Amino acid sequence: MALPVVTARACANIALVKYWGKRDAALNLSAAGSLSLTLDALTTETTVAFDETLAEDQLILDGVPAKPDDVQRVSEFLDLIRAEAGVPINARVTSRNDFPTASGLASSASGFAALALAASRAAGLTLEPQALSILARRGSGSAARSVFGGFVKMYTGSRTEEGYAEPVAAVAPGFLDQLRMVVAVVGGGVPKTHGSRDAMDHTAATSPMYRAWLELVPKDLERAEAAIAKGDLEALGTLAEANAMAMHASALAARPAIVYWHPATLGILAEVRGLRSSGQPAWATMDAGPHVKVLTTAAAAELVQQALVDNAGVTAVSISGVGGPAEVIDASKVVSLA
Ligand code: 2P0
Repeated sequence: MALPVVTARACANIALVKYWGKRDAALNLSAAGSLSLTLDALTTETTVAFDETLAEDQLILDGVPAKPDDVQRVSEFLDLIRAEAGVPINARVTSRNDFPTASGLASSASGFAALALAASRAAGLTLEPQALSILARRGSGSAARSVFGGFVKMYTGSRTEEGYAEPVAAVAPGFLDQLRMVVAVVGGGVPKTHGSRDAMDHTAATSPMYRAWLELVPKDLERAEAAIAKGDLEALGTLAEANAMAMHASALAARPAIVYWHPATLGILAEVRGLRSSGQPAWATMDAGPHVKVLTTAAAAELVQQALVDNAGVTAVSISGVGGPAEVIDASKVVSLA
């Protein structure tokens, strides 16, 4: 038997309607839907080689051996692929992010999307996009969305085959080309204080605002899709900022509270409101970390970047366009198995 060594690349995505809470932890089904924009400037490249000589799975993350917890999470994910492909062999996984890992910059989204694609192909499977999205979800919910480019919506579902993402079908012509996301890194990209997995479980278990959050999401998804179909950036941006605030409100109300924001986060939010009052298109969203991502236009992106760079506590500001789907970038090498 011969199996290919496969390298895949996936882009991170930023949710405009957030995923925050699970319906089923074992299958990693989300409690509600979500909707995201895939970004071209935040990418992960992952190479997978199944190799009979390995006594255990190996994971090299950004050039160094990964922590045991991360290796275990990847190993459990590879077990799903090994079972489906009938390949009971350990793998060497080498993954590199072009942005800070585990700091609330969506590294698990691009990471597990790239891993799902590279590992499934390396094991000899060619999955359809929907099946690949379902597989990626088992690694990380947001990774199901990073299988696709552009605007992507994720379904909740009570069965595993219902929990997948797909591109938003109705997008106003030219809308995606006009969009940019300005990403302001706060606090140097140090690891976040609460992993999103534990934090969303804790919110679901203790926050009096969690029920309201779950009631809000389907309405926000409808509003977001209507705005995308019309190409109405103001409506989409307004909705995205409000949805992020609601997600953080549910986490802030957990007991004890989950607070992701730094002083600089609030400074940037004020800056973004100031940009809007001076007529600029700029709307903020924040995930499980202190960083702020600002939805804007290609025409305004550099002005927004400049306004954010000048804030104390901001360590880097980059501009992303809209990213495409996860793709295999190399499958030329082959390992021969006995
Ligand atoms: C999102 N986040 O929709 C939300 C907003 C963070 C805040 O998806 O437990 O790492 O691996 O399924 O995908 C981060 O959660 O969680 C996330 P798991 P994931 O982008």
